[in-house]
This record gives sequence, structure tokens and C-alpha cells, in this order.
Amino acid sequence: HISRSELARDAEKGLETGQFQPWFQPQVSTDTGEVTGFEALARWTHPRRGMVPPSEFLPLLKHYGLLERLGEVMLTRSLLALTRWDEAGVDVPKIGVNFASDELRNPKLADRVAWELERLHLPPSRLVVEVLETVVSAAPDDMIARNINALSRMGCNIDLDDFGTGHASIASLRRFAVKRIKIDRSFVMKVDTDREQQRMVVAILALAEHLNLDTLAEGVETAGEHAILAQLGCRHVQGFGIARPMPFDQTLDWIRAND
Ligand code: G
Ligand code: G
Ligand code: NA
Ligand code: MN
Repeated sequence: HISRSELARDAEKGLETGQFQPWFQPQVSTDTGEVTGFEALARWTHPRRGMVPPSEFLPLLKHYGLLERLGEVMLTRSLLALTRWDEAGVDVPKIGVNFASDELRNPKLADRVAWELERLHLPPSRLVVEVLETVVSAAPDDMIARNINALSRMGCNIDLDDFGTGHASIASLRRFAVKRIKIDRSFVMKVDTDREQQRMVVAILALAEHLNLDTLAEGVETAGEHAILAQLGCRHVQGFGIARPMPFDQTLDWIRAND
């Protein structure tokens, strides 16, 4: 057994020693089947305990004030992956990185992102900033609003994650210059066979269409779900049915096989 504070100390050390790595899950166009990007998902390999799931380490890192450090690690390594795909000659247009509210409250965030991009000679348009819908709900923190706006003006893309589970107002979609909504997987599950699910997805897609927002369905697990989402006009899909999140080294083979 290992106590919470011990595990937090391990995490602090692990953040410095490369134990935290992004894994990558592809996002594909329903039109062409081409990869339009990857989402970076944090994975922690603990030297003795093995893989610790995000559901365990994210609340721990939050409690101990380490989420910003994780964010730095994830951003750096995710952008580096983009340069490595470029070097390998595979076409990965964008990388999506999750930004926690603790990071979005840091007044230096936008400058740090700009600096990281410049350092690797990457245009901001290749970074997708994934923000939870719950973060931009009704009364957003002023600093969070300023950061999202700064990132958006800089040319980064803003994705609203887990859409449909929070309380984002229509006004906030405009206010934060949201580019794309990621339809939460709770709506996507069984969308091909369940009429209620389908009605919800149709309504969300209509909203997106009227507001000129791009769309991605999360948690697509079956060919049936994939097909109906394409038919309904959802622009991108992501989920186990396309591929599970994988370490960088597996992405090259996966991309080439998907071609
Ligand atoms: O990868 P999935 O396997 O289990 O991730 C679980 C949750 O962890 C998801 O809600 C995802 O958004 C979140 N998550 C994964 N990676 C990161 C990260 O780098 N930063 C933040 N803030 N959340 C992440
Ligand atoms: O909150 P966020 O959307 O960032 O979290 C993505 C989470 O969803 C990750 O935990 C990822 O591993 C998980 N995930 C991705 N695709 C699927 C899927 O098809 N089914 C399920 N159940 N989970 C998925
Ligand atoms: Na996400
Ligand atoms: Mn999500």
C-alpha cells in the first residue's frame, strides 16, 4: 500500500523524469477517412505500480497543485510529437491538448504556449486547445476568459470538450471563439440504434451548423455509430472504433496502415 502523499511525491518526481507521457488517439474526417489530428491523453507509468489511470492521478495532481506541471509536460511532448510526425513525412495536421482550469487561470499561459510553438517553429493553427464545457459555463473566471481569447487570437483552435454535459451558454461559444464542439460520448453511445440518442445528436449537430461550428463525436466504438454520424453530417469522429490511444511509436505504423 502507498499513501496519497507518497504517491504525490512520486508524481512530482515522475513529472521530472519522463514517467508522464502523452498517448495519442486519432481523429478522422467522416468525409475522407483521413486523419485530421490526434488528441494527446496523459499516461503515467509508475516504476513499481505500473500504469496509473488518469481517473486516479488527475485528482491527485490537482489536490497537490501539480496540474500545471503536467500541462507543461503534455504541451511540450505533444508539440514535439507533431514535429516528429512532420519529420517522418506523415500528414498530421493538428494536435489536441487538454487544458485544465488550473492552467487556464495562469496569467502566463498564453505567453508560454506562444513560446513553445515558436521554439519548434510550429504555427499556432496546428494546436487545438481542448477546454471542458464545464470550464466555460455560465460565469467564467475572468482570467480563464482572457487566456482562451488570447490563445484564440494567436491562432490556436479552441475545442469545447465533453459538449452537452456542462452548461456553456450559446453566448459563451461566441465569446470564447469556440471552433469545434466535441460531442460527449454519452450522446454517441448507441446513436445508430437508439432513437432518443439520435434525436439529441441531430439537435446538437443542427445547433453547430447554425452557429458555424465544426463537430467531432467522441467515444465512437462501432462501425454502425461511425456510419450514422457520417450520415447525420458530423465532421469528425474519435473513439475506440477508430483506434485506442497509443504511445507515439505506434502512431507511425497506425497512420501508414490507415492510409
Ligand atoms: O485518457 P482517458 O483515458 O482515460 O482520460 C480520462 C480523462 O483525463 C479525460 O477526461 C481526459 O480529458 C483527461 N485527461 C487526459 N489527459 C489529460 C491532460 O493531459 N490534461 C488534463 N487536464 N486532462 C487530461
Ligand atoms: O474527456 P476527454 O474527452 O478528454 O476524454 C477522453 C477519454 O475517453 C479518454 O479517457 C479516452 O481514453 C476515452 N475514450 C476514447 N475513445 C473512447 C471510446 O470509444 N469509448 C470509451 N468508453 N472511452 C473512450
Ligand atoms: Na479531451
Ligand atoms: Mn471529451
